[in-house]
Amino acid sequence: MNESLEALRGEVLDRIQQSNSEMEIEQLRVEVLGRKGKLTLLLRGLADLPAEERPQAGQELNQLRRVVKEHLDERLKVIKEQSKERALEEEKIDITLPGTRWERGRAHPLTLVLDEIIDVFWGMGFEIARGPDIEDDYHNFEALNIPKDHPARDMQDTFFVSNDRVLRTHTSPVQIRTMEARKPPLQVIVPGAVYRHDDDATHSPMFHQVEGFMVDRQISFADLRGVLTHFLRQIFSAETGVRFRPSFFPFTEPSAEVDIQCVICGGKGVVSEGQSCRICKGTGWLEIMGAGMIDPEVFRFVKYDPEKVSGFAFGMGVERIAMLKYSIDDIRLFFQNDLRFLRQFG
Ligand code: FA5
Repeated sequence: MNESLEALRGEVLDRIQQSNSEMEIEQLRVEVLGRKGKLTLLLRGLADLPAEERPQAGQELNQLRRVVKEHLDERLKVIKEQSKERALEEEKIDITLPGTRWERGRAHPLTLVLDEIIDVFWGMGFEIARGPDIEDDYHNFEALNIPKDHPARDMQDTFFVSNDRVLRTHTSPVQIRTMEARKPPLQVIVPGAVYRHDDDATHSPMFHQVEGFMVDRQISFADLRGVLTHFLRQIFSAETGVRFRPSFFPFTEPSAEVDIQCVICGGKGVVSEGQSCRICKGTGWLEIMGAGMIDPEVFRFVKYDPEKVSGFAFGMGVERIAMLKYSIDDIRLFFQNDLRFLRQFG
């Protein structure tokens, strides 16, 4: 074999040995054995040699070609093997390591209280109805006997969506929607979000109410008292005192605010000698909801005959009840989503 061939052999085999990736091997293969590869060109050049030198040179070139090919294949095999080993090493899983625990979710305190409220009314035979959060003026006010420009509209600071549409300020419009669609007897509760331009420690711009109403022949205030007293004693305790104070709502007559005995001081108004209760401000009572007998005007709006049917209605704030149940003194805690707060429930 002539010297230049020997040198080429040495150089190529060295470079094969030093290759460390499949790409390098492929590049070398092209550079030496490809269509324009060094060895290929030499093989083509055989034709220019004198006839007597050709067989010998041809043999040597072909042998070198075989050797280079064998070395390339061999090195490629080793590289592939090594990269497989490396991958296995990197992906090694230690099955004895402790796993990552899934954190279990839990219900929001408002959901817990809402579920409890629904459960008690469900037990008394009430069904559940829902209505739209964006309500028209007619259902939110007008048909509830709150005419345009009437001062009673100031009782609820309203978010207007357009001239005629509002974010509902209470769940009472669903009374109207239900009565428009159906005939008595009705025994319905309406849980849902409501919105008012209010924002402090006890008032939130979005909060939840549960409306309830019952309409049939000869429904009386005594029925209202019975239902609400049973409900409040289930939610708080069997001994909880309940009282009804005269009040005013345009859609009920007579109307009442319902109070329960303070859950903190037990109705005494003082927590320790000489120290008055902060929660009920020393009165021993806490206002919990509005209620009353459905006004005959409201029945006329939904085409019921007030001579034939009567009914009661009530509406309570869910946050208010949750705050009293869990002794929470700031309504904003419900909506800040601080996990330290939320983890205490459920
Ligand atoms: C009403 O909304 C009447 N629709 C309730 C009603 C229904 C009366 C049926 C008669 C018959 P009021 O504005 O008082 O009433 O609200 C009811 C309850 O919602 C309040 O007792 C209070 O617990 C809660 N509430 C009112 N405003 C807020 C607020 N901004 N944030 C949290 N709770 C509130």
